[in-house]
Amino acid sequence: MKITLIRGDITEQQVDAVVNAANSSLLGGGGVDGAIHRKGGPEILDECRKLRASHYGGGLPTGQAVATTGGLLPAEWVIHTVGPVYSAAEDRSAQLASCYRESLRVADDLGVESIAFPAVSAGVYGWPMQDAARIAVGTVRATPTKVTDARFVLFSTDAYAAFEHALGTP
Ligand code: AR6
Repeated sequence: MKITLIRGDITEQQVDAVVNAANSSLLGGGGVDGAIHRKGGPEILDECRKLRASHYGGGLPTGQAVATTGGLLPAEWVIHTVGPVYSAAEDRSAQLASCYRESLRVADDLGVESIAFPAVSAGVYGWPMQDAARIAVGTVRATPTKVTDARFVLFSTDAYAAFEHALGTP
């Protein structure tokens, strides 16, 4: 699998699937989630509502992932995953790693070849960027998958630098 870093907006990526840093309600929010729903249009939210009704009445659990169509986005699919809120008192890195693993599992089920990830949990959920990048890159590298093109799409220079560092660290 080829892993690349891109500085920019994940909603503009021409890939088979983009990953959304959602919350367990699946009903939208700020950050990446807000941007994806704004650009992707109401079809994505409709499908999220249906998924809630059929499978996730109690919310999508942290560390899991589920797919909807990409709506008006260039991407065919959106894979919604729920990152953990950062805690200095409790190690939640297994949950963060699970987001990337489960997203790739869903991608494989869909036959996705190219995927774009944001820095899950590293915004509103407060995860320190260096550590979020280490977990993201380490997990994607270590996960067996049929995806051949994985991109991390980073909004800020700091995020890009953190992922560059993580990518350069075996
Ligand atoms: N493209 C790429 N990266 C982005 C974009 C974008 N369009 N917008 C923001 N980022 P966040 P979280 C970066 O907060 O921490 C939402 O309200 C951002 O700078 O989107 O997992 C959800 O509904 C940061 O580095 O996700 C949840 O309630 C990274 O993406 C909650 O936030 C992730 O930031 C999830 O919080």
